Amino acid sequence: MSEQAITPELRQWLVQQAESGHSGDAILSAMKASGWDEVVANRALEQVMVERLAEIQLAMSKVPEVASNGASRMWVHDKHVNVLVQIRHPRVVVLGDFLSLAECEELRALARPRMERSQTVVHATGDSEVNDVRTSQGMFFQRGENELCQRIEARIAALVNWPVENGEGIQVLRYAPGAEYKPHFDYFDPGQPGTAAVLKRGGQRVGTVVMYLNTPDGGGATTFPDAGVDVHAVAGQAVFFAYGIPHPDTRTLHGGAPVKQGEKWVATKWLRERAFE
Ligand code: PD2
Ligand code: ZN
Repeated sequence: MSEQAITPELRQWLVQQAESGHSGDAILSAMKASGWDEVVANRALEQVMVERLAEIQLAMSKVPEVASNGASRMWVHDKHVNVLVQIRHPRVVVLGDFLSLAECEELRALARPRMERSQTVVHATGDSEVNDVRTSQGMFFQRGENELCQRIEARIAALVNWPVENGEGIQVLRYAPGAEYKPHFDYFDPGQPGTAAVLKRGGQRVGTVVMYLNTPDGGGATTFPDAGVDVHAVAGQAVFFAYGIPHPDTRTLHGGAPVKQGEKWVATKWLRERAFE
C-alpha cells in the first residue's frame, strides 16, 4: 500500500499514543501490525507530529498570563495587587491582596446560603457526580451575577489579559476540617469520551485562579505535587496557574490539602479558550 488517508480518527489516535508516552517505534510497529506500509506509516506519523507541534506552539502562545514585568506591585483594574511568587514551570503566580478582606467576607456571605456538596466532572460522560476526590461544599455564581462578581471578574480579566467572556462563573468552595480536593488537573482529559461534549461550550480550560476567602487555622494549602510547591491559604491572596495544552507536561497537577483545623473558603475561576456562553 503506498497511500493511506490520515482520517481524523487516525490523527487523534496518533496524537493520543504519542502524548501518552509511546515511542515513535512502538507507534510505527502498531501501525505496521494493522496493515500499514512502513514508508507510508512513517510519513503519516511525521506529518501528524509536525501539525501537532504547530498546534501546541499556537496554543502556548495564547494563554492567560500575568504581565508583571518584574514589578512587585501592580495596578489591576481597580486595585493594587502584590506579586509574591512567580514560577515558570509550572506557570504559577502567587498574588497578595488580590481581594480585600471585605470582598472575601461579602463573597462568603453571598455564597453561604447556596452551598451544596461539591461534585466533580465524570470525564467518561461529561456529567457531574459526588465523589471522595473532593469533599468540600460548593456553589457557582452565574458570570456577572452581581456587582461583586462583576468587579472580581473584571480584575481577573485585567490581571491575566483574558476576556471576561472566556471565564466560567465564580465557584465558591468551603472545606470543613478533614475535607480536601485530591490532586487533579483542571483541564478536561482529551482522551476521555465525555470531553468532546464539555468542550463545545468555550473549548478547553487554559488557566485557573484560586482566591482564598479566609485563612484556615491549619492545613488546606493548594499543592502542586509535580513541582514540590505548596501555596498556603491566606485571606485575600490568590494563586493563578496556566496550562496552554491539556497535558501533564504542564506540571499543573494540583490539589487542596486536607484542612487540619478551622474551615477553608476559596473562590475558583476557570478560564476557557473561547467565550463560555
Ligand atoms: O481549594 C483549593 O486549594 C483547590 C485546589 C485544587 C481548588 C481547586 N483545585 C479547584 O477549584 O480547581
Ligand atoms: Zn483544581
